[in-house]
Amino acid sequence: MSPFIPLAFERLSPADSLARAEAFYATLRRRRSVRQFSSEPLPPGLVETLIHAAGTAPSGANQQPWRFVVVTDADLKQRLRAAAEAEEREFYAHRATAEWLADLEPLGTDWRKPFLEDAPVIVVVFRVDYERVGDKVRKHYYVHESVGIAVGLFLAAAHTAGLVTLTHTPSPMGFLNSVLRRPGNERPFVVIPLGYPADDAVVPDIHRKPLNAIIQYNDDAHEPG
Ligand code: IYR
Repeated sequence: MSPFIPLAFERLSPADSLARAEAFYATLRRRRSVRQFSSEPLPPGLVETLIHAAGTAPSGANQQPWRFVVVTDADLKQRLRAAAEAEEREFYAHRATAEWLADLEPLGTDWRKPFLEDAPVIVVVFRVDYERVGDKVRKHYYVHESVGIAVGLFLAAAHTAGLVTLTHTPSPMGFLNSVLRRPGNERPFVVIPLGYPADDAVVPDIHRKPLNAIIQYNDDAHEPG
């Protein structure tokens, strides 16, 4: 067992808690997935800090089963785009069901993925399913949950830092291992173009569910009637 140390904890007044929660929500509610990027580069060091923030996520047995691959090279981005578009052409033409395509219609997506070249940085997140330690294999736990939380923190950090992102899932994603030369214990999780929006960027006019559609109280005080 590791030694224990006192928790570093800042106790807020109820009013400050409410105010901070409101302020955080007011920031997060302006986050949008963006598909039109400017090629303007990021301030040096910014992506590293975002990944540092993402890496604070809780994880199964604290194994931190994630790898964030940062792609900025134009030639590599071009190869990512070509490989993603090859898969996405198949997806939109054959693999997706009619129902799936109808559900995507409001988003206006198609097989073309120019953002994979336009965005100054593409962060490709891999889940690390196991690690080799000497001649042993150390299995990781709750990898999907852990990496999902880390990606959520990354998206929130990027938005707070004034950048836009897209949570992109080309399907299937196996090509990312070969293009980025990642080992077999790492599996692609999500592709995140990161940068500034194009001047003429638009987003679909879609909305978040109201609170009463996503919250369920399990107490009598909130029973209707
Ligand atoms: N991977 C495809 C399709 C796609 C699927 C879902 I679910 C989305 O929310 C958006 C897109 C693509 O990237 O276009």
